[in-house]
Amino acid sequence: MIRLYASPLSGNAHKVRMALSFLNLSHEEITVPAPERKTPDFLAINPLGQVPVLVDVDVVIRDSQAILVYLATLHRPGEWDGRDAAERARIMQWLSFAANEIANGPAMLRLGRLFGADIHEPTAQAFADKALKLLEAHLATHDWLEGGRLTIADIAASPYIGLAADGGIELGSRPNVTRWLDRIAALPAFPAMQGWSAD
Ligand SMILES: N[C@@H](CCC(=O)N[C@@H](CS)C(=O)NCC(=O)O)C(=O)O
Repeated sequence: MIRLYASPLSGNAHKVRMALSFLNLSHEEITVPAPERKTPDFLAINPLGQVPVLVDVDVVIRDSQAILVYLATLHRPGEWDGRDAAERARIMQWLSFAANEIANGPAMLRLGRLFGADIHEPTAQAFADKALKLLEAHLATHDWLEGGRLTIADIAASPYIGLAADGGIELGSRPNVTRWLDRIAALPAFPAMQGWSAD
């Protein structure tokens, strides 16, 4: 049985929750509240003290992007992670974008507003503006981020954009981004999340 160590309000955990749900993979979700992430027991699973972590029998993977690569390789090879070298690399571009521009932009603003973290708001806002501008332009000519179908690029990039309002970001001026979020939220087995603006 797959175990997912997560937290209900973690957008990173939601990426994995989405993938597991789309794949219809039976699993157990274990909530790890923030203080428990720094206990010796949890640090033995993830020395970074973060969720999400996926445990699949003897395979332990931390980091939402890495977990998506693992699940795609096992369950949707080619379809979710790229059919050739160029497509695979472009999907990786989006995973890096999720881990950098989105994490330092919309996710950081949310961390400040929702969880009271001490963030440098102008820097986070600049990351968010850059990320949303790029997404809005790309999605003007694409229904999905790569390959004309759902891939792990969409799964990695969408949660913190769907949760952007929690960080004070208005998506009203980003119609292409909004339609993309609606498309994802309309997929069968899409798991709802508190704060996702398309719900
Ligand atoms: N790069 C990691 C980041 C994971 C992360 O930041 N997790 C947060 C919850 S969304 C966490 O557990 N933070 C606790 C900490 O960093 O101390 C991923 O993509 O999974």
